Amino acid sequence: MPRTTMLISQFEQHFNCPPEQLFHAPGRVNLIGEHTDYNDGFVLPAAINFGTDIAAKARADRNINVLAIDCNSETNSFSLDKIEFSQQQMWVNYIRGTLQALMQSYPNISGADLVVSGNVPQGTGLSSSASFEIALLKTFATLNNIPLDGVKAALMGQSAENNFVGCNCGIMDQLISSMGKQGHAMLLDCRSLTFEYAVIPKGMSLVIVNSNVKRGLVDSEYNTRREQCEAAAKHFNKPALRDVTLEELEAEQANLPPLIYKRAKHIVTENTRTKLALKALNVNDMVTMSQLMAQSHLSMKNDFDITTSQIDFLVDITAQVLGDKGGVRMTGGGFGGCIVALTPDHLVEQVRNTIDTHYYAKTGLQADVYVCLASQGAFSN
Ligand code: GAF
Repeated sequence: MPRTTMLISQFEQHFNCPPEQLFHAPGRVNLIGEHTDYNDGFVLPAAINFGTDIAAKARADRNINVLAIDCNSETNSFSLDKIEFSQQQMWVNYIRGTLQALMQSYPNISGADLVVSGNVPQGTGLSSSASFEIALLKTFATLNNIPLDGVKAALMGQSAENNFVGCNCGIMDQLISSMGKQGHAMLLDCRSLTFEYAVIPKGMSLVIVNSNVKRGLVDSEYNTRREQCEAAAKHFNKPALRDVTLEELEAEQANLPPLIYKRAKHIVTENTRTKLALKALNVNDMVTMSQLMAQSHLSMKNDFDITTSQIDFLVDITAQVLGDKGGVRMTGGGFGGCIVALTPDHLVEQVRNTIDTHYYAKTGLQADVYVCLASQGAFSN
């Protein structure tokens, strides 16, 4: 059964009436530019054809009633006039935090009945939570006739994470989920929040491989990386690492704690690679793209310390298949999760076979391979 049909039928069963409208926001994969967003730097993500769907109907009062199909069909109800953190149901906090952020600008929104379903694999670095936040914002903006542009929605989603959920994430995931373009990646300047699209070259597939490494301590490690980057920027008396050049960094190496130097080196070099990757993508230069993605992975492994042995192995075996015809690296926040391989269509099956043959034998884990399409950002239908 198509997901939208399933959503409508679940809504009818649960609320005894049809939904008013359906909404969708995608997850994302990041081609290059990792952990650069909260350093005011550059990222190059694409929205993907996995996301969060919501069936909704506005209410005349201020109550929110939700059925979350993919959270064991759990339900939750609360009033917009009393938004509190839930210790019992973590998924509820994404709704509460997002609506609290929206109500800072639009306090008088009406309540709604909602059925939610998502197919972004959770906790794998493909932004299931950002897609949830952006789908909610699309829903409530539409139901309340609020002219919310995609950048403002992204900032509200990020505020929900930073100020309610407790993750100090940057802006990348929410912005690509709201503003993605079919068939394109997006070069986003995370300081000015301006962006340009780059076409994914014809004949190239976005292959995402989920390592199924259970991610532990992600939030604390993530927040630590952010603090280390901020300490480095402070050392240079600059607002963010975006403002530090490689020459300045090298000249100060002896005066920086070694760990802070390594963290800063990843960010400074990753910003340069990301801008070069945009150029390479624009002229379909896969040789350069392949080199940049390989360097990015090594930098995440050696300087930022966010990869795992299983992820490194997946990248190595995939790189052997691709040669310089495509690029591969870990994608997302790290400590497990997924790799992304920009893969010529004719090599997709070979990548899949290589992973099937070697990954389980080496790690005892089964990998999942998703061949994705670069997709449109949030929409209603
Ligand atoms: C996570 C965060 F949510 C993003 O803001 C970004 O920092 C990413 O990790 C790493 O590039 O997805």
